[in-house]
Amino acid sequence: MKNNHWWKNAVVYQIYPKSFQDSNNDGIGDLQGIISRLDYLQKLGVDILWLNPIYESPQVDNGYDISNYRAINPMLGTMADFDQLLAAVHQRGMKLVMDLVVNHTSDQHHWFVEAKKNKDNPYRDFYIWQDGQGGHAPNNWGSYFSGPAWKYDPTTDQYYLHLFAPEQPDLNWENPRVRQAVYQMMNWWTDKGVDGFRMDVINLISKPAGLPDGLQTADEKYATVEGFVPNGPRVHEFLREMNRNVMSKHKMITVGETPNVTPADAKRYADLHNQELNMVFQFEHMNLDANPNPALGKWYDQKPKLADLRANLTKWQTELAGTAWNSLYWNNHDQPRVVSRFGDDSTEDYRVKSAKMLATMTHFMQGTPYIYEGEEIGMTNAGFTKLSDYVDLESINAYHQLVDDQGLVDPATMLKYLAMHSRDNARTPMQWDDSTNAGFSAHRPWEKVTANYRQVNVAKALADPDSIFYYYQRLIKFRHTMPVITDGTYALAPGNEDDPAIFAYTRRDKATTLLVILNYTDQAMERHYAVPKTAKLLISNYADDQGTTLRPYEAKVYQY
Ligand code: TEU
Ligand code: CA
Repeated sequence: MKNNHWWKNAVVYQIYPKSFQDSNNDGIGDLQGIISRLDYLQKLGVDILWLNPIYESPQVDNGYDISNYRAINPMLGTMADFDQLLAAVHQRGMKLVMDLVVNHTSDQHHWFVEAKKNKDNPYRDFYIWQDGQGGHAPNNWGSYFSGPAWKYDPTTDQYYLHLFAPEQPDLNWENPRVRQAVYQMMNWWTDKGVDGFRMDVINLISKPAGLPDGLQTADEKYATVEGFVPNGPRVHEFLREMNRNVMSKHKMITVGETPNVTPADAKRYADLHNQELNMVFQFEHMNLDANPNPALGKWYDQKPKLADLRANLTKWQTELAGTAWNSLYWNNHDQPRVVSRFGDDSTEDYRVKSAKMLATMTHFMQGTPYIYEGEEIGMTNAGFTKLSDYVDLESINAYHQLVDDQGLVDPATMLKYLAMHSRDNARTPMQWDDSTNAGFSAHRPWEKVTANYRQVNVAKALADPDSIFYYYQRLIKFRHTMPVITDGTYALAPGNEDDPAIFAYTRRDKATTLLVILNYTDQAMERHYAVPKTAKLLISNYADDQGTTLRPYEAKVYQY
């Protein structure tokens, strides 16, 4: 059991390869760029690197549209570069996790190219085809990226399902040949030495029987599939089969990306008996600032309330304890930057303080922390102001649908929403130093650099002993050396239940108690939390301790 759970006190660092480091000055990050920055990651102290998709892909959705699962995208490097990267990661005692995108392929994948040819093609049944209904799509499902989830194919007079872009047709997991092809491909990578997979929307693979219409509000052009397509009837059967065919044969780590899961679902996916996945990415804390109108989805401009955040994180900490394993994350390549969203980037002092406060919140919880590139230096949202600044299809489609097509939102408001929630916020180039293009590339990058890179960059962080970087380094070391962080029990500090400003919790094992106290606001607060005289201040984001006075964004952790 122990050895199976080697990842329990590990910290994962997520790399978005296109935006991390460009080695050949074409404006696109690449594998050699990652290799050149491994010393930096080792200095941070992370154990596992997760790479967003680096496979051959037409890049309609930045690599989440894969045209060949066993080839590296030439834009990022070669298979030799990959082998070199894997060896260099292992040499440093780190592990490498790949993104696995098997809910759908690219429409350029040879399976789909074949499938489209005619109804009798041996690959036809690799995808989900349906007849139309009186000239309309087979049902009312909408795509995650706006518009319908079905595309009409004139050659065969049928529609195919795409929960994401039309260039991302959904695979038919009911077909055992699809499943075997996926498992073989996974084993091919693990045989190469890859240490695990982050599985893209893995709880969408089993579709509801009969593909029935979904509920639709008056404002919605299509039914939002998120409410009823995830966690389909055969998903656990498929994951157990995958586990028997792949996971059980290797020492590896798996994390499922699973929109719309509750703790009860997560307990099935990430049960500690290892029958399916090691953990899942749940989204409940990412949805706390969603628009109350479902037609607007995530497009909104409110900061998440502490009361909601505490209730949510506490629910997950408590409900999974002892039975399943949490992942701990604040942001990724699909989400806004944590400091801009949950913290405060309005002044340099608050940026640094609130980034450390939020890091403290999750890094003392039970689970596996994921750090998204740039989070460790407090990178902010991109600050884009025009629609033409945006690259991501989700943002551009949403603007056209909600502003131009439906008129639900006015242009200025939508630009504000995009500035807060666009996925592009996470995808701006990594800020290495204050030179041209933030040291990412000598060429104009594929995505604009955030304007504050002279202030916020790695070189500055490394030169400042008080930087966010060194704070993360300490948090990672605590996880590696203090079993209470991995295994201790979690509880809200007494009296904290309804506090709108302060979050306080404890972690406890037989030997140690940790008391974590966090001020979520930019106001000073008076709160009394009793600690024994012998308690030591383990870490704080202020230079001194003022006892019951909690300054703006103050974070402190007592150990006793
Ligand atoms: O994202 C899946 C997913 O649930 C997204 O709809 C996510 O909620 C959205 O991007 C947030 O606005 C995964 C990948 O992480 C994403 O990058 C891909 O575009 C998507 O799957 C399709 O593969
Ligand atoms: Ca490059």
